[in-house]
Amino acid sequence: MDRVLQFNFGYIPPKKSLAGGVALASINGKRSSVLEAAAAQKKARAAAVPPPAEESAFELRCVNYIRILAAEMVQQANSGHPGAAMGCAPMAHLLWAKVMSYNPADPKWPNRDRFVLSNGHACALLYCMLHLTGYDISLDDLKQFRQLGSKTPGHPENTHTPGVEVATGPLGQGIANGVGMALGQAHMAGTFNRPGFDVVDNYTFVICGDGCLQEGVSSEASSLAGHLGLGRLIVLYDDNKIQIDGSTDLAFTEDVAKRYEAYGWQATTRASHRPNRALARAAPPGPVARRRPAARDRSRPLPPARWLQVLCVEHGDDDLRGLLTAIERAKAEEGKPTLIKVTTTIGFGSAKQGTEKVHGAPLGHADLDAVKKQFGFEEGAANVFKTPPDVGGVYSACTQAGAMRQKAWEAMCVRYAKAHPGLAAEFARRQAGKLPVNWKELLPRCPIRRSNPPGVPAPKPRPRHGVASLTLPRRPTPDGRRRTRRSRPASRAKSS
Ligand SMILES: Cc1ncc(C[n+]2csc(CCOP(=O)(O)OP(=O)(O)O)c2C)c(N)n1
Ligand SMILES: [Mg+2]
Repeated sequence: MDRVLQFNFGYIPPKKSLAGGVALASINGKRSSVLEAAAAQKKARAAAVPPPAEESAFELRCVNYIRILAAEMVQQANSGHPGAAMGCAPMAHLLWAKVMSYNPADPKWPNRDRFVLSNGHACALLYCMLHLTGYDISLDDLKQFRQLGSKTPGHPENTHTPGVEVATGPLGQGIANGVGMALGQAHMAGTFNRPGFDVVDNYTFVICGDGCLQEGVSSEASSLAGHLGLGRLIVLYDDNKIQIDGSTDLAFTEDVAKRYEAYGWQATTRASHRPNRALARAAPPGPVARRRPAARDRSRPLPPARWLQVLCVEHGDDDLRGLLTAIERAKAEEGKPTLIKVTTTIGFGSAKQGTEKVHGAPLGHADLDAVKKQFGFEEGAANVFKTPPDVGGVYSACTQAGAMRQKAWEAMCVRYAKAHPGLAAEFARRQAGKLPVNWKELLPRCPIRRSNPPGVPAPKPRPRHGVASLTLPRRPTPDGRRRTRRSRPASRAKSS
């Protein structure tokens, strides 16, 4: 791994200057330094969230509110993409409320988990989450969605909106950026982490859609991620079987999971989870409710993760527990990136759910009100953009927990600087975006010889071969003679 990274990125500090010399392969320790913060987050969440028996239904209420808020933004702008935002709401809720480590007060905290919305057209969802969790995005910013100069443009811009990591919109490239971020994490962890000091241990989460997986750029980057074994890269695939013009069957029938398995990712077509009864009960009534399979027998343990090559969540609209378990499994697999195939319904809750009609157009006031009613929220013009306090409380607890996580990390960094001052200084330099003082000496040198020194014969001119023919002179022919381009049989030369 070190060799591959060095080949690609040139500079890995020499081991002797780095006390301890930890190999990249050994960086995959668990987070140790943020346990106190995690406990604090749990406590804060417990204070804001009702007791466990009601937790599932309450969580679905949060998810449904996110769906509504995203749809309201699109309705207000009278343009945008509500479908994927509504369909991906369960993933977003879990990532921001339960999984990711981040601090809204400092969106550039170096050890934050990275989030990339590769299907950038669903950005109403991203803005909702950033607003609810306390980033510098107000309710007014949400109301200004897609307006000229607003903080909430029609596709995410990382230089423009706090909390947006990557500008996305061109499908597929968000996955490639996610691979780059995970690669950066592996490089930094290999360089700076030392026993007891996981200074860089963040994950990269990507949500993508069908379109992202159709684009070649995602294939190339995913292949590299599999090759490098970037275990801290987790891609959640919004498998809603709909794209801009209708069913994905029109153009996209490949087995994505098998393809990712071939790339060396954690991925299999075997379904990993079944929803539990509590969640089935909590499923919203009416047209969006559906027959659920029997609950998994919880007395039997889940099969070990190595059996599961692609993690599949078959009921991604409301199986929060299954989704969370899949994410936890993905985090536990440190040697491979993971693709979690989450089957969802585009525009879940709308009368037009499951169709391309909710891909890129507002639901309409009547449908939006019907969605709200169905999910148990107050309808009507007076209740637009009103966050219920119980839902808001869940996400504001994340704001506080994030600040505590960063504080715990900073305290660890102070101890790290005492134990490894050279490394800490190098880490600080990189974070500040400064060049090393001796950067000129680090540049590769290419001596140029203008004329032959006296007595040295001029070098023989190199044979001129095209790139494709470079190996030809070395390949022996059946009669033992070496073949050159000129000596190739005319028939072969023609066909190549
Ligand atoms: C490279 C690229 N090509 C085309 C588009 C235009 N486009 C935007 S969304 C979309 C459909 C994407 O389908 P999917 O990812 O399934 O999104 P969903 O319909 O599920 O929201 C297309 C073709 C684009 N954004 N980027
Ligand atoms: Mg789709």
